[in-house]
Amino acid sequence: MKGKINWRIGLWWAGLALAALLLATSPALAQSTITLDSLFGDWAGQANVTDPVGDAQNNKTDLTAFYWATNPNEETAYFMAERVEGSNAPAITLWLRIDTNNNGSYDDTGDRIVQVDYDPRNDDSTVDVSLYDGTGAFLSTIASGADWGESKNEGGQRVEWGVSFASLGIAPFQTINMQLVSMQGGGVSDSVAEVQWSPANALGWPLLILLLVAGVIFLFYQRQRLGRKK
Ligand SMILES: [Ca+2]
Ligand SMILES: [Ca+2]
Repeated sequence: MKGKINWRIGLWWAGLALAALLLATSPALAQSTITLDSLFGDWAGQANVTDPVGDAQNNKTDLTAFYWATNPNEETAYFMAERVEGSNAPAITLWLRIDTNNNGSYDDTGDRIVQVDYDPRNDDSTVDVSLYDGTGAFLSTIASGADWGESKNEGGQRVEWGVSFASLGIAPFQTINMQLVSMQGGGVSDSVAEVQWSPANALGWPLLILLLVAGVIFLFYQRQRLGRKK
């Protein structure tokens, strides 16, 4: 009886070690975890598209980059936008348009518009994030007065935000189309190239549990095989 318990514990440790090894060697985890904290080092190396300088109505609405990312074991889509002029620029309104069912239209009730109002102040920022469906109907307030952007002293160019998969009405690995635009006087001033993305919770718990179970089954059969040899 004692021996039986011991090998079971041994198998669990072996399975855990295997899972830890896979976690440690997973390239998805080589990158930083995204934190909404108005610091932008966590975005280094994340997927992004750049946009030319000088293609907008003015410098303050001229977008230069759009980033997107997920964190392991978290069903939230994270985004970051960067513009040309910051330090003396006033507030900017961004729209992240999302074609959630990937059918080429952004105007369906299942689609989403994430409105980001970014107002850099001297030493911090206020960021409001509101969620609308594709027809423009208001759904929910994601954030109100959050300090998720660079202050004027920090450059006033970059802002980060996140929206849960549940709010977007999507499941992990669902393919979506999205496009970031800056607004000016009720119209679009600058638009970044369209992006197709399948946001996943990286190496999430379901996969990790699957790997653990596979490891334990493998070791169990190895032991059975060795047992028969005796
Ligand atoms: Ca951050
Ligand atoms: Ca631009």
